[in-house]
Amino acid sequence: MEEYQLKSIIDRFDTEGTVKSVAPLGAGHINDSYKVLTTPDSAADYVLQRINHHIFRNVEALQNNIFRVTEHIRKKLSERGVANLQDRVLQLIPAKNGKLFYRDEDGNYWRLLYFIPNSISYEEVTPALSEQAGLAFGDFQSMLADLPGEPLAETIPNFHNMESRLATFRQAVKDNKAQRLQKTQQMADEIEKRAEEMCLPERLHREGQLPKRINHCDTKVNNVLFDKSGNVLCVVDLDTVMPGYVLSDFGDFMRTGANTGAEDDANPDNISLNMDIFKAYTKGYLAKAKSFLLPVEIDHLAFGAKLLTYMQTVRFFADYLDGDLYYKIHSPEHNWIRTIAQFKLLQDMENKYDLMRKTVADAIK
Ligand code: GN1
Ligand code: MG
Repeated sequence: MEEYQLKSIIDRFDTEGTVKSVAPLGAGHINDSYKVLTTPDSAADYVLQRINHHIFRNVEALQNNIFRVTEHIRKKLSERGVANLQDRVLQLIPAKNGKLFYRDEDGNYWRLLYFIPNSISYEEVTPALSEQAGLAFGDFQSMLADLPGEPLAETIPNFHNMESRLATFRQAVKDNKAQRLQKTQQMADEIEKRAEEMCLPERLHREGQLPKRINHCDTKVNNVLFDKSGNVLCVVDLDTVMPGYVLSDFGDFMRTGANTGAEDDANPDNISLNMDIFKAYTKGYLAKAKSFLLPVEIDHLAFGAKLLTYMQTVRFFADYLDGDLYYKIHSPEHNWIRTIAQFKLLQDMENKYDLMRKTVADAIK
């Protein structure tokens, strides 16, 4: 989209200063983000996002979730006497029509947020940074444990529900839309081999053993903003904050932050689980979360790392079989490369599973 068009969208929001430039930002697979710089320098800068409403079908409910969550966190931080609240929790800028988003003539949904200056996000972290991230996500869950009012909306129904992900995957296998099954049948078999084991949390939930809490549901390592000294400023990307199992949030950080390779590493030899990162994140997370977690939740944290890696393998693979309809791809075989890379990580986690469980058990002592 042209800069002048983006500027006319920003004009629909209540901003400070005059827009100087609008440029693409970040590497998300779902929404489109832009960084908006303004003059004078004292005026705030912003992040403009086009919300993918094919994926987030109820934008009103989505924005309402984010508003409730960020206001609640802001209140908690302010009670603690935290300074610079604008850098510590996301803040939505309302549109001039009073809504939390603006819908343009083409039916696109837009939102504006304050830009958090001088922040750094990482695709690869050190143990020290992971411990900080663990503290941040543990704190995030604990601050939201007493969110008043209705339960949050499920912005994507059954988002981290493995049974439902497998149903989607099986449909993709059956339809074989892109004619890619023949050459990938072996992977489909590997997925099926593990399917029953991976649905354990859903069974535990039905039996009334495993509760749902407010989860971030996209605890990728690059969704934590740090300052220059390695302290966490803020947890970002709140589109998927919704009820879920804590093992999901724990697991998704390990899937991304504790991978020695990239999520889409073309060289499987680069990929393995870094146990130092695993240990450091576990330490940080449990320091904040052990006060509210049930034994059954702690007991399944290591399982969560396997589960989220398996789930992401299934999701990339299903999208590959469908002909790349969901994730943005940067090369024709991108979803297949991602599938293989995630599967490699899963296999390494399977090999290290006893050690992962022991690491969690030791951290709780
Ligand atoms: C998507 O767009 P991004 O990178 O924040 C996806 C996550 C996946 C992730 C895989 C709404 O997140 O669930 O884990 O890609 N978000 C949605 O990298 O599907
Ligand atoms: Mg996201």
